[in-house]
Order: sequence, then structure tokens, then C-alpha cells
Amino acid sequence: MTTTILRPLALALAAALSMGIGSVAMAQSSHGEHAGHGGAASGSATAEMTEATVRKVDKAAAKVTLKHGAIKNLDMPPMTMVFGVKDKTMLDSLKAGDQVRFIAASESGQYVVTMIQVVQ
Ligand SMILES: [Cu+2]
Repeated sequence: MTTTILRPLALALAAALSMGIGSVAMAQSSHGEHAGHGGAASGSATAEMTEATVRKVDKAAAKVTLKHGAIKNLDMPPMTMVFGVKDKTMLDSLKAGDQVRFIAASESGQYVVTMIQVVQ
């Protein structure tokens, strides 16, 4: 009686353990890769996307304040800062508090968001 209950339990536990460890590692590596693949699919050598939280949107000045993670292509650590945007209409769908992914570039001494999307 006890063995029929315990054996499946032990198997399930072992499976859950190995799956748990496996999925944690996968979640971490696939996270960054997903963002990169999504953006890089069409234009091969494009920069990786960076996650950020929108702090402020200034449509009149075509600027957006982002609390961003490390931006690899700009060699920039995580911080909150103001970016210009390539196109003002990029700000239409953004509001303070939004979680976003974006790509920024340095253009004539200014940091400019070239691509941004809200993360659902
Ligand atoms: Cu920055």
C-alpha cells in the first residue's frame, strides 16, 4: 500500500526538482536571447533590446525618461535618464509606469531611442 503511494511521489518529486533547476537556467538564458532574437531577426546585426520602466513622457520635446537596465551596445550601466526619440509618434503609445523594451543609439552626442515597445 505504502509503496504504491510513495513511489510515484518520489518520482514526481525528482522530476519536479530536475525540471525546476532546468527551467530556472533556461529562463535566464532564453530571456536575453528572446529579446535579441526578436529584434535581430530582420536586421541581423542590430543591438539587443534593453528593458526599462517609463518614468516620464514628454511629447512636445520628443523626450522620454526611462529607468533602464544595462545597455550593452552603449556600454551603459542601469540608470534613470532622458532619451530623445527618433520619431515623436513613438511616444503616442507610452505612458509613465509602462514596462518597455527599447533600443538606443548614440547620435551626435545624444542618446536616442530608435525602437521601443511596451511589454505586456
Ligand atoms: Cu543611461
